[in-house]
Amino acid sequence: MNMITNHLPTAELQALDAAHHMHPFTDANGLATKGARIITRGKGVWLTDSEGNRIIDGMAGLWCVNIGYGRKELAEVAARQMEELAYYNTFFQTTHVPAIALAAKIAELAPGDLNHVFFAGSGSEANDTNIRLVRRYWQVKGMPEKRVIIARKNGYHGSTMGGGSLGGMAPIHAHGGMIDGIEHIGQPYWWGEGGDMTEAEFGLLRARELEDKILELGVDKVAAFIGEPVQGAGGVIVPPATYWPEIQRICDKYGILLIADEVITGFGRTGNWFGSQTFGIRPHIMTIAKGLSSGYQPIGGSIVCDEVARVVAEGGEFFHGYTYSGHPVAAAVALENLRILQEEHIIEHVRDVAHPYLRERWEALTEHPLVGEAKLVGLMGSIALTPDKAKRAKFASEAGTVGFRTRERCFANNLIMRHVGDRMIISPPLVITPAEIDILIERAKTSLDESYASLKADGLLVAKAE
Ligand code: PXG
Repeated sequence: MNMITNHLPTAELQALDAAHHMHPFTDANGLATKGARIITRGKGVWLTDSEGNRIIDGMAGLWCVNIGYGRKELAEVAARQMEELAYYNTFFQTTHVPAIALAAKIAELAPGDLNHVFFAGSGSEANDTNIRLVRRYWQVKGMPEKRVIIARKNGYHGSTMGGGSLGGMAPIHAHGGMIDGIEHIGQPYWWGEGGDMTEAEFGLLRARELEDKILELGVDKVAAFIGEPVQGAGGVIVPPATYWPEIQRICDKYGILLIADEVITGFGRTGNWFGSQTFGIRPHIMTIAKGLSSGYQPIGGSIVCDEVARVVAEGGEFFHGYTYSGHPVAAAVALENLRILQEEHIIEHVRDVAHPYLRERWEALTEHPLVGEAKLVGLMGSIALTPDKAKRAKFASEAGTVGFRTRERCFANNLIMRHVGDRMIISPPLVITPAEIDILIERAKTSLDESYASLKADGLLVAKAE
């Protein structure tokens, strides 16, 4: 058998990659001309590429490597579990110890009466489960017409047909369409859309769009509302403090189910086990993935409250499940990850050490001429790039031009910091130390300086006409 090894020259690997590997969310033409960066190793918050560069990973992979790279304990647990029981399913009245232990542990960690877990292989799958679960809930209760799910524009809930439809991203809807019965309301993005309102007023306004939508559709048609406590892929949009309490009030008033998509915000990212705790949300269902296993194995799920689990069970068999629901290797690795998060006090480290240390330095970035606002919740942060801070102006160039250029500078400076449009975002491993935060900030500043100089040279520091 031919082994594809790390010893091939980078250019050869890149050519094979471009010829045979279809990448997610990537322009394939760019791959063919430029070649993808090839990551070969990871340790803590550090990555190494095939050219030997040492890169600080400001994104924890894709928001998932919460405990950092290279933890041997997880590799050992995976190897042991593969030897003992590599696979068995959880269908048709069978189970196994890793799935039992992980479900029980998640129920212990989750707030309130979120005591039941339906496993999936990813966040997208878990959100597909949620669509079927909430519709089934109302069906069993004798209200099959209650099937519309209200979500937000610029929300992200995955890339399957269900997850992509719940998400509010038009370019995703344009590639393959949407499923029926999903409606979108405005996002609580004050910097970009708040106009002359205060943040508090704008938070209430956007939350009340939920009430308007429920009344427009008729409460007898609405099953649930879904939202990320903090929008991640949409640009780390931190809602005004008034937003979630008002959403909660409206869900309570009309008796619709509330789904918190905690795929990014779960497992310590916001300085609590769950983002719902940080924002005082009381969801009926939480979507989880990513940090559940710190990305060491693909696993996701839905944490379901007593009432929803009881009603769905009343209906008899729920015709839904995945071959890999509760996969024993993934479950064993997730359990070990949760042990490390808990025993090493990593969430306390986020709350008491890393967040306060980063916050001071992150907020100081607003002194840079390109940076309008800086937001940080736990260890997820964003900065808005703008040509005119006082007006919260957008650039005249096509949205994302300035962000992309800045991202390219970060890449060149061995810092992974992403751009979403003209916002720059970070979500580093939760174990990042103050000394590593200093390096991250230093590289971010250098990249911002270089980006600013090049934008200036090219005459791109121009505000869009209002
Ligand atoms: N919900 C949320 C809130 C997410 O952030 C998913 C669901 C889907 O999870 P899976 O495991 O199916 O990918 C996500 C995933 C980005 C980016 O560009 C974000 C995600 C995935 C890929 C890229 O920021 N989030």
